[in-house]
Amino acid sequence: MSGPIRQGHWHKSRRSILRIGAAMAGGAVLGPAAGAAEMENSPPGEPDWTKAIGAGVVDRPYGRPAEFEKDVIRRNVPWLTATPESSVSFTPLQSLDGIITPNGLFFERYHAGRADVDPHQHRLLIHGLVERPLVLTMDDIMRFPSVSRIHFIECPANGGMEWREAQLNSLQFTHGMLSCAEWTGVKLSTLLDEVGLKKEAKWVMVEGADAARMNRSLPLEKCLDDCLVVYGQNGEALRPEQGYPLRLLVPGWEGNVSVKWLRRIKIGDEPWFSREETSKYTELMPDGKARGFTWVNEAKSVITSPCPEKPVAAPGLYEVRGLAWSGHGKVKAVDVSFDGGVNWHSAQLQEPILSKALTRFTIPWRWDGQPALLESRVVDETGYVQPTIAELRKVRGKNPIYHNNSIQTWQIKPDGKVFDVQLG
Ligand SMILES: Nc1nc2c(c(=O)[nH]1)N[C@H]1C(S)=C(S)[C@@H](COP(=O)(O)O)O[C@H]1N2
Ligand SMILES: [Mo]
Repeated sequence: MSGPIRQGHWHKSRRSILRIGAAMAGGAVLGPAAGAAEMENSPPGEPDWTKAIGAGVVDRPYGRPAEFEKDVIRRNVPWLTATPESSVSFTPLQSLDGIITPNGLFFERYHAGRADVDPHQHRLLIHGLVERPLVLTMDDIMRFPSVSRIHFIECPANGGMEWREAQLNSLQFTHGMLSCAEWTGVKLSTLLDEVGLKKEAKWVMVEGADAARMNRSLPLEKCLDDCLVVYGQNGEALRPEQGYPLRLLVPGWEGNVSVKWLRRIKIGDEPWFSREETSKYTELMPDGKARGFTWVNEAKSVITSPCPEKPVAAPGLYEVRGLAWSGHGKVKAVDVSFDGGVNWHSAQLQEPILSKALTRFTIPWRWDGQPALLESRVVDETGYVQPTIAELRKVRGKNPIYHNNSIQTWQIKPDGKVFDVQLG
């Protein structure tokens, strides 16, 4: 929406409010406009919603999106998993602006359903190779020095259904296991300071309070670097879906290590491999060997507009928009191609450009109505360049599930429809 149009609306509704005020003072009854056709709600007509006073404050004590936004929701792929309790829902990236995912649209991934935890009964146990084991209440945790940081979470299975071929004609389903929020909580290093690490300490096991008792082993180095134990999500308490009242946030690393409903942190001198204290995700390589400890989400980007859900209408000027991110740090540059990677043009990065957070990019594009192949390619601050799917397959084969960070190609057809395709 351009500035001048918004300006016009503002002036118009202000005038209307004044008029209604005068009518009220004169004792006029305000009924629904007789036979108000849709056209009458557009200029030069007077919109219906200017003709009656609206709902007052706390009509909705907790606000919600406009009725017209009812299709902006999380969705799942029913055939993907056997049950909804061990499944995933996807963020509607095609409908979002900016870098922050609204809390009600944050993607969900459960191994044994959502745990609905009573914060008053919830405790965090920190034990193992420590001087002073601790059991902390939520009140205790909230008294520690706090930080707020913006970070994405991406499930390493994001894009996993596209390893063999392009099969999901949807941005929501190809990339929606990705969300980004401002998290508030305590640095894990602060809590580990409090318990006092023994000198043999090298590994940290984190465990959730869900029926899966999901747990992961993490190297102590990462825990002391930038891990957070968070209770805040975009200014309010974590949502139950995101691990209320407490979760671990491991910036830039595959989503599964950000254990939700965090109840236990155990310090050890090696990773845990037993049944109860499993360690990591692995995947099979073409040579039959397993690849493990692949924690970092390598740099990735995607064009969010246009996309299969948001086709182009008619030839003319568009702003191509997208998101880029890297588990290693900041986004350095994003290039966009309109011809399937033959020519590249540098996109504009939008502030803020934060480490291990989503970064917006935009670039103008004049569509001439001809077929086009839109792609984006990110370079992160380490110099790493996002690969094509063909390059990734050369190294990893066609069988993996995890860590598909390849360049996404959107094919634009002459009618403006957009399709998920793979080149070469
Ligand atoms: N306790 C617990 N933590 C968990 C999970 C889980 O099933 N149980 N799923 C993990 C996986 S696989 C991912 S990708 C992220 C997803 O976080 P989100 O549901 O907040 O999007 O949570 C992780 N933390
Ligand atoms: Mo995940």
